[in-house]
Amino acid sequence: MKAYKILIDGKWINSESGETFSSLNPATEQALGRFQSGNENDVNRAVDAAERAFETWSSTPAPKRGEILLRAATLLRQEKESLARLVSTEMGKVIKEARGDVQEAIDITEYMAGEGRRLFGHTTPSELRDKFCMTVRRPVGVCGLISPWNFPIAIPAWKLTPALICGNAIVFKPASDTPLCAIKFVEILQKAGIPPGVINLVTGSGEHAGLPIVRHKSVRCISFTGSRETGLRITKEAGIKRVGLELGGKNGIIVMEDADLNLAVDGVIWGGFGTTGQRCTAASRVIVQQSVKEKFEKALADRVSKLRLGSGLDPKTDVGPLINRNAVEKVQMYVDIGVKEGAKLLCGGSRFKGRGFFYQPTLFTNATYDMKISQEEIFGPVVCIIAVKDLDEAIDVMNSVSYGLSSSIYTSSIRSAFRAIEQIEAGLTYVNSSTIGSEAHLPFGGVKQTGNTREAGIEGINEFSETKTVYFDYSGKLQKAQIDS
Ligand code: UN1
Repeated sequence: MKAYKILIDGKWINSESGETFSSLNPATEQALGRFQSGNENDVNRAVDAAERAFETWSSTPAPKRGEILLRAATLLRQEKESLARLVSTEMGKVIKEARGDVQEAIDITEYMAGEGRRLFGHTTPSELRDKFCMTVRRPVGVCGLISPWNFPIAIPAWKLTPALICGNAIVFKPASDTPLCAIKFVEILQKAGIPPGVINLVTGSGEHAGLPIVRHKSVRCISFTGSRETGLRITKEAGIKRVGLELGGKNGIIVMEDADLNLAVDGVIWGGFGTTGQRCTAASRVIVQQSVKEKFEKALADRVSKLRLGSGLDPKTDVGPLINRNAVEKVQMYVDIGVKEGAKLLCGGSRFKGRGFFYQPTLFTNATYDMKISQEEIFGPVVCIIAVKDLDEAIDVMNSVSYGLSSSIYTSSIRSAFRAIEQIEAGLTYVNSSTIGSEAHLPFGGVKQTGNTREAGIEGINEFSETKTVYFDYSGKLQKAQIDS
């Protein structure tokens, strides 16, 4: 079986640990290759290489950095189909969604390439004469980027491309479930002309490869997407550095009685069961107005029961496998809890007996807002219906969770839509569409326990640049702000 390496200072080498791990195809449980179990020594070498490379990369004109990213976007486009097949094989995503994953990486890479000719600061008048005020952007330094497995090409691209265009050097640790996608993505960036040492890639566990990055004194910025527990640990371990966190979600879709119910059913199917529910933007709660509950529930259950479970590579599949065995155990645990709590199981509720990490698309109804299945992130194909009497109660239920990433409302009332936009505590609110499908040029992120940052769009640039304020006095005399007039 092929053994892959880590990338330090432009060279693919073995880890000093001498140990490896494997990545499995979740549909077949077959190993795709051996990967290096990186450790602290590897991380230290990666950070040293990044610090050295930072000097020349940060002083390379940003439009030139942009040209390299544009070449990377072209290469990604050429490799789109093979990368999508890899995403499907390593992560299990159905092939159409895997193509979307790669497309999202292409989009953000093109967007960030264009930023090379913007990277705007601003100018503003001074309160004194003959004095000029402006801001300029500076790179942060060495950035530690830690990415999840659920968007194994797109999320690395969300982090690497803005960090690169701003002139930072990188130590990148991808999720242990999808190291091959990360390696292929970085190979493309290398091929496009990113100089040696600017991107260093260390595979391995959170404990042995992730933590040394988070703790390293010379790493100035951490960008992490993943679980709340790990996010919390990072804030404790990072010391004084920038930490951008994108953690979980318990996203809801509100369905009002004046909604187009067929459209809402489509939205729940896509948001709840797309990527097998393994998105931090997945819709795991449907908050439906009592007057249409029965009708809506029937239509939804009918659709859920027809979803076809299978390998992501089979074009007939609607829902692919979960990422690994632990995920199957976790989903089963929550389903058992839901039944115990008194929610009514309408569809699914059990794992698949054969090979592969499959779990049936599962729908609960008669859930209440405070049940565990309505409060905690399950990260699997499980949706629960909660009935409410009106919009006020719907918004209260929506906001009753500790997370605040995505949200959606189906209604034909402009008034209800705008109240939802104003009152839902979330980073994203969709009107008459599902909770998923953010675009590369708009900010993405959440409030409350979901995190403290926004990625993509111009906010992605803010995450990876420092703003320097410049006061330029050409009066030729000592002028004192706040004192001289
Ligand atoms: C995630 O689930 O971690 O809006 C990110 C979406 C995707 C990104 C999701 N564009 O669902």
